[in-house]
Amino acid sequence: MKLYYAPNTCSLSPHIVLRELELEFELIRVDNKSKLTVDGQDYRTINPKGYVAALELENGQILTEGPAIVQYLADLKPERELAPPAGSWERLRLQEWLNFIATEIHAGSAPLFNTTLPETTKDIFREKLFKRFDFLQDTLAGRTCLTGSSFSIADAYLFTVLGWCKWFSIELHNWPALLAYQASVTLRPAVQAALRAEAPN
Ligand SMILES: N[C@@H](CCC(=O)N[C@@H](CS)C(=O)NCC(=O)O)C(=O)O
Repeated sequence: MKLYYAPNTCSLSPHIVLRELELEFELIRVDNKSKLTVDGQDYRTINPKGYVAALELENGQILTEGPAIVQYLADLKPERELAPPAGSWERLRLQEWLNFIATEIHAGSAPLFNTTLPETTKDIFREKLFKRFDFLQDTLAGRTCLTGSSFSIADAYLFTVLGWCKWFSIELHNWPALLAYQASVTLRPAVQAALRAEAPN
């Protein structure tokens, strides 16, 4: 399998999951500005949407959209319990989280990367995002993982998007459960390995 990724982006989530599952994979870096892969291919010929992440399977299929990719990966090794079985009620709960993270946190914070937006506009996005953080604070108080006590693909995704707060100068100290959650997920060996692999040389 090949994971097309760009450092510091949402592709960190499937990258963490690949390492958690100890699957064999190749990392292919994409320059999100030029849309060229590290070996000079036009990335849009791989993923016409032009954004990371994309997972290329051995059979040539290309799977895109982070929440779909991490579910595909988790189902390759169900015994590792990064996702409950497809069709179960618990799986729906996990999908509920993945959708929340994708639409409320990932898409909700993406405008804050936009250097052309005025601060007053960004304030509108921040205000909404902070409401979602309040909800996460209540959920994660006294819990180490989103769906209960064991790490899941939703945690790989939430950890990834929470990591962007440092680029937005958002202090997570206002949400101590989020800070504690981030600190505990950072310690996971697979997370450490993914962060090291994506760090500039
Ligand atoms: N809906 C997509 C969004 C992916 C996405 O936002 N990718 C960003 C990085 S976090 C990207 O590559 N942006 C570059 C671009 O849109 O040109 C998913 O969930 O996978």
